[in-house]
Amino acid sequence: MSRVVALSGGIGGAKLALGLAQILPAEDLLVVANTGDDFEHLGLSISPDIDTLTYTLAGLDNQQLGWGRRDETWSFMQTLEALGGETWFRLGDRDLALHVERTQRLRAGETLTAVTARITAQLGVAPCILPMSDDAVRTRIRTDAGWLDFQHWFVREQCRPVVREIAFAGVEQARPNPALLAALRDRPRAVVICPSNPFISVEPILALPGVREAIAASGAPVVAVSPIIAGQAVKGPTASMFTQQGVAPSAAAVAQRYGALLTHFVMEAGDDATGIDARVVRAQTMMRTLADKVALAQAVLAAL
Ligand code: FO1
Repeated sequence: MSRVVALSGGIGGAKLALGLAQILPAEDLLVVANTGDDFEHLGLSISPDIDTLTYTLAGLDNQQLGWGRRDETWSFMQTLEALGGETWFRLGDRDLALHVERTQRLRAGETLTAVTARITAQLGVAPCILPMSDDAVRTRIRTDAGWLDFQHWFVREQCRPVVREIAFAGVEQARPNPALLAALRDRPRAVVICPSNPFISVEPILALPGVREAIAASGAPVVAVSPIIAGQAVKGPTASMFTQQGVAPSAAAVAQRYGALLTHFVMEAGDDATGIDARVVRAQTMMRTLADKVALAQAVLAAL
């Protein structure tokens, strides 16, 4: 059976990726991670979406926070605070080790793909988690106070400044991960767009030169799962980002945002499908338990 290529951001995407990982042989699943959220902080290379996917698929995710590791301790942060250091972006003691390890290896010249493969293998993650590119792409947000780096807007400013414009700095020069292009050439069974924020989690991947064309040329069905249920995002700023653009947040608005890219769209039973130009599939898209994640993954694949 050919592969499922899943495009994912952090929290919501990782939940569906876990569901897919439960029902597909590891070699049949390629999870492509957004790296637009990546940044350098305290001298470390941080890749939040890769890390959320890694911890989730390794069963090490912190379910209370939605990011970082479970069973976390915070001595490093407390000590940094006592020293007057920067503490708006919290790195737990266990999580810190991953960032140190990644930073060391990147500095030694390894690619983000190689570093991610090594770390995921060490943590027992079977499916491949692939950075969308080994080149730096950095999401930036224009607010009324000017441009902000993504994590400054998202974490430090708590998504409060109104979003006027989004840019993916470096994307024109970045090469899509060759393994992503190879997987798309290799007649995938499906491209799954996980229930992640379209603007800041999925569109950085789609903005890489040639990726939209390669998805279209793959001939595979392209199925997106709505991150919006009853007009609200399960977590994060997806709904408010639609509102700020003058678009009422809804599952249909997500489908319209992806437009002709989609062949199928998975959305909650009660939501309005008017204006969706793809085959609509109804499923429970709220994923609270592992069983919910598996059931949604099954519904996504059954839809095809
Ligand atoms: N999100 C927060 O809201 N606050 C944090 O302090 C924070 C720290 C953090 C550390 C490592 C990591 O991999 C992720 C972290 N996140 C934190 C999550 C994260 O940056 C965002 O949820 C994503 O970038 C949006 O997808």
